[in-house]
Amino acid sequence: MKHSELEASALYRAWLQYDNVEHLAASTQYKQLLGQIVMSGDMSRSGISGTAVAELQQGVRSMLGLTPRVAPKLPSTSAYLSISVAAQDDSRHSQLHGEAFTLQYATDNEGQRLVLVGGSESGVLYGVFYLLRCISLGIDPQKLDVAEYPRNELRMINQWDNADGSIERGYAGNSIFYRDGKFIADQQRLKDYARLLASVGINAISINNVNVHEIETQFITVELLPDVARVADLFREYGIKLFLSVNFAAPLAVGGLATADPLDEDVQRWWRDTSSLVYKYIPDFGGFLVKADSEHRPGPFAYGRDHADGANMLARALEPHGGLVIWRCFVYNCMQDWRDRSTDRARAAYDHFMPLDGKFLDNVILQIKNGPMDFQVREPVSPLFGGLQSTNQMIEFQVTQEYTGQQRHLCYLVPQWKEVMDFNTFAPRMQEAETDSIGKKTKGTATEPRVKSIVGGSHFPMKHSGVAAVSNIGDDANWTGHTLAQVNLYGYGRLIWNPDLSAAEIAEEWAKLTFGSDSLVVETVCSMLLKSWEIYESYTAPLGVGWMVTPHYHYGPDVDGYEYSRWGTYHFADRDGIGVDRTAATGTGYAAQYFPPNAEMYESLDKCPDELLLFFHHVPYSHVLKSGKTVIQHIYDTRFAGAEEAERLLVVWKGMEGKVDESRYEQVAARLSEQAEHARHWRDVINTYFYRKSGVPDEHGRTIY
Ligand code: GCV
Repeated sequence: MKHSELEASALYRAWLQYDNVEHLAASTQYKQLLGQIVMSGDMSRSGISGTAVAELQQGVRSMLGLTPRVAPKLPSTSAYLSISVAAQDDSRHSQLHGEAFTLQYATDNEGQRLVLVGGSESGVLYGVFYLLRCISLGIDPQKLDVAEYPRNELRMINQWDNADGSIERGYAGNSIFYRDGKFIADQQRLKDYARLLASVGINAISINNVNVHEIETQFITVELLPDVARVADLFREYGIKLFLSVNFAAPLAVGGLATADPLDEDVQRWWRDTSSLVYKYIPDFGGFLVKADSEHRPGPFAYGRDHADGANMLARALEPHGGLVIWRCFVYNCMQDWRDRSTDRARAAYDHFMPLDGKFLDNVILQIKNGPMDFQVREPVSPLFGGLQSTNQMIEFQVTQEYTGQQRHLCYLVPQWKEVMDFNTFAPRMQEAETDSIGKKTKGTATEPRVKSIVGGSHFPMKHSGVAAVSNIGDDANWTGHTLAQVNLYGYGRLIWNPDLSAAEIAEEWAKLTFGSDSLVVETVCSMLLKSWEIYESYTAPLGVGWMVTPHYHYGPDVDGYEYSRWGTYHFADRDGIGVDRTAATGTGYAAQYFPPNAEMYESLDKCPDELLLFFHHVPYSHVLKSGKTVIQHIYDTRFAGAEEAERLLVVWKGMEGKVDESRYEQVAARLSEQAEHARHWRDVINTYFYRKSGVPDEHGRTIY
């Protein structure tokens, strides 16, 4: 498809539809206020400010049929929008954090105006996108009196794109960055992606897969840095910093050295020189993202060094330039012997990284997956949150739906992420927390030790912190394969800007921006989204046990697919029962990695929440859940109900025919139809497996094969 055709398509415009809203009551007032923009004289007309103005003009033109004029001085008209960056010495705005903004309506004898003040040019850009959202949602401008700021410092997206154009765990086509081993020269699509990201407040991007292959290893060389720099230039205009995933063995692979040992002086020098080179091309380069000693990626273990040795070596190389090392904690033995019941993959990240707490330099951030395994439909929260108290850290989510239906099934993930962010770790604060030993940020205010305040940097002293997630986009016309999966990218950005927003609020906002104000459409879409995670969970792996998927592809049921494998991913189902005993008393001891009372809750069969029961306990099929059902009956009931609910999603969506434009209606209908069919398959495979294993019939006598 030509780019002009893409731009004209509702599928492509995602939540930046900018349809004409002149019929909405608030539009008349916006038209009065937005004819003239007064931009303070000291603001640049290029860079991020230039982007902000261009976005504003484009959005206003499209929604209100009016192109705002921009002037540095007060206009002769009595209504205008004023935009400025807060001066440091202006006491009214001295509290404005760099990316924050205020947006207020004011009126007096001289007239009326909207006043947008950003803490920086990025703050202005976020304020502009906020204002455009208000216009689109028909919010009365006279009610505007907001002070918005992001709760997380780093709000990052990780691309798992490969130079050959493929995307690891990508479910929406090919890469928009690379094709056939080269950077794609035409950057229009990248620009549109940058707009989407900035519109929800994302401020950092790593542009290549954490599994760094041959060509991507050369991204930090003089041959390919000019290409990387062009991408950085583009994202910079939208306030987004560029990071690269690097290969820990790059000194061997491209540096001509005989080792990548982090304690070797030649290796250290090589990374220092390489970092200086990168900064020559990209002066505001964000830093390196590293997957080391994980799933066959090279790392410091090969040289008998630990991960602090590895990360700190890179950190020293980047430090003079202000760069960061984002070091992933996804480290476990992927060559496990399934016969060995003493090794527990869930324990691995904690066991590796807890002993290193406090040993990382100030510009290292540990990136920790939300759960201890790997982005399953349901997992407990990683016990590293709360455990690590003297280390910069960020949480990693997966927007791409690897284990949650691969953008062929509907699964709105914000409710899952919210549960994680709201999880109370009950971590007692250590004494040092009050002394601000690491850095500038916190004085150990009395926040509850929930994940959101830990990764938000307000609980423990941290110099850097934030949130990252694996992107779900590709070059499909609708970006995300399933059009409704756009909500996950939108929701990710909105949630990490403000984790106190509810999943329902975010869904509603997205549905209105995406499909317009028809209340039936909005209500229908929201109800579908809000139930979708639960529905997906109810026909796939039960009670938190996870992993009953086709090996490697991770789409579709295969109960024993990972059972006799090397990946550490077992359910231990036999004729009597199922689940993994991770208790301290009789199991792997994983439950004890939590603080009380979480540790006791997970340890206790009675207290463990049903939805995670099989993650923590091996129980007989006759075990009675809190719901009053036996485990086996729960398996049958939820699979039958889940398949029915999936079918109902399709029926409900069919009611949207004629209310949603045809391209999006048809696209979603096709996906939901596949989901309904596939949910039946899940239902029958899972039920049949457990019926054959246990021999226990369904109480309701439904068909099981
Ligand atoms: C990028 C899981 C995925 C891998 C991914 C890995 C990771 O194992 O299946 O594709 O690799 O996580 O997060 O590094």
